[in-house]
Amino acid sequence: MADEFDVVIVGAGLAGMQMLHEVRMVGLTAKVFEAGGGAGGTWYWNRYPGARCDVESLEYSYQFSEVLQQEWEWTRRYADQAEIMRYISHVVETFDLARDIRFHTRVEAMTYEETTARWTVQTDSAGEVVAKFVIMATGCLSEPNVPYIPGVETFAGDVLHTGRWPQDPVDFTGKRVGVIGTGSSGVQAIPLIARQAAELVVFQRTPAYTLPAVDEPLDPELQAAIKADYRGFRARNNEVPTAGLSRFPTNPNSVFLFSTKERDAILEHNWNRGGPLMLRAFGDLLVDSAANEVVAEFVRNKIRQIVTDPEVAAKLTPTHVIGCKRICLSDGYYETYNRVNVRLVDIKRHPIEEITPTTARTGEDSHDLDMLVFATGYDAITGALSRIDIRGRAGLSLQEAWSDGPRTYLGLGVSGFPNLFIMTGPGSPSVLTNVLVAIHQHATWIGECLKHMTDNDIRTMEATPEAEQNWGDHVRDLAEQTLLSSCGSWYLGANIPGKTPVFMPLVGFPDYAKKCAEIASAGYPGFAFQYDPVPVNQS
Ligand code: N01
Repeated sequence: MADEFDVVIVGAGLAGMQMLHEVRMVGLTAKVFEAGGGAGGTWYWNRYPGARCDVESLEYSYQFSEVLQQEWEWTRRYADQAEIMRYISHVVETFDLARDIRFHTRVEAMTYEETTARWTVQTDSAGEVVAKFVIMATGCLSEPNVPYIPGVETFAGDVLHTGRWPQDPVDFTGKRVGVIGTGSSGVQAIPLIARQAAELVVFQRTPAYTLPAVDEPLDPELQAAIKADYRGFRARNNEVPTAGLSRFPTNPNSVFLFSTKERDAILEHNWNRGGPLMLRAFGDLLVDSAANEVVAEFVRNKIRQIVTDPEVAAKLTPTHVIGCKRICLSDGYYETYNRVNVRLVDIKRHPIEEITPTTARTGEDSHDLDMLVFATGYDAITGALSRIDIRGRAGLSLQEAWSDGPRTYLGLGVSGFPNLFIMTGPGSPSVLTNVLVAIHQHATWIGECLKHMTDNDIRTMEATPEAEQNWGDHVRDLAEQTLLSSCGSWYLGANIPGKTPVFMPLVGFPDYAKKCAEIASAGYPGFAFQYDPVPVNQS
């Protein structure tokens, strides 16, 4: 007989960890399956040099325990991977989470049984278990995108992916290293690899807008001031569309209300303060392409000023709308291209055609390499979900249900898949927010929903097709009011060949959180319930 739990949680990243805590608070039993050898999800795997969060530490942290948020002391404005892993270990120990997590275990399939209203969850190494509820905490950036390049399997040196970095540090000393990809992971790793390697060849398909992070030791006075009213600080952040940085409000005015000199002063100020604040410089920069162009051109001029070789600067200069792909943060990224041991190769003009045991060959040139690093990102938001064979009512697979793009109600539920919840899924603000806030909102909402179902003998809960359709329209309408879907980004799945392009995250955290709360207090309209049969002797 398979073991039975009230809840199975898939994934022990930051979402799965808090979800386990919330399930315990409701008094239900839970089992968490995690493919990695420890908790932490994306932070467990992303050990590449330079891996650092792009959300400020005091915000990229849990808020479900006042004791926890008071006792933990962050050391940097932006925590690096090692500091975040120390925090994760502290949380796992403090809340005794590991006893309900099975590591090194990948969920391969799950099937909904109509007669019992239970999910059977199959794993690769722990057999199968049965649960009333399944919660997918599989992460938005967890399924690496590893493009196939002919001959890559013949390469003699190490081939690494930033999102599956080895547990032990990698030594680049004396090596000729190739890095493919210049998104957030690439721009963080490149400056550090360049300092160690004998030679670094960067293979760039699309140049990114990379802004200075301005990472620095965290000001103890700022930390103390925030801790004096952490609850108020979190509440103010929740009122911001991206659920964070309420200390730096967006300038509500149009760029065109300012003279050129005034605009430059505002942009210079935001550049020097670091972080994603550039996108808060003017109220219209993410909705008006002319306004956007002013900000984009400011950053392009910075690149031309920093990079000494004008040809290299031109290659590094992006042309797309700033902000439609996620902004990258890195200290010293553009300066890296002034080093004599660094070479930039434009693989949009001349793609890599072949990899041999010792080279990467484009149509133009051949590059001798000892190591190859893929910084090519992820099959984002839906990638980890679509790799599990999830079968709902009548054997319908989630992959089939989503063949024209993901469809959810509130990002939390899917019609045809009863008692299955998705955390930070498509149709929810997820990656457009400080994801720790999105996780908190989902974990507490799902926790309350589980309590409601348990207290009211509700057997199943399932999004209705109408609610799902309306929600999908709403997500699309909000995205179309911005410039966010105007370039081929992973928000749309455009980086994955064959993936149906649909803008997946929902724009605007505060309205979303209010809507979810209203739906819960109104008895969950948009979800259909079935009740447990009343035992015969009580009827
Ligand atoms: O991935 P990406 P990432 N051939 O998709 C290129 C978060 N994150 O891992 O733009 C050649 O952004 C691709 O080129 P193009 C953050 O949300 C956060 O860097 O598709 N090149 C691009 O240059 C981030 O947005 C942090 O043309 C190919 C790069 O590879 C998200 O994770 C740190 C290619 C991929 O960039 C993903 O970031 C790291 C191919 N076939 C990550 N396929 C922080 O907190 C892709 N590329 C700071």
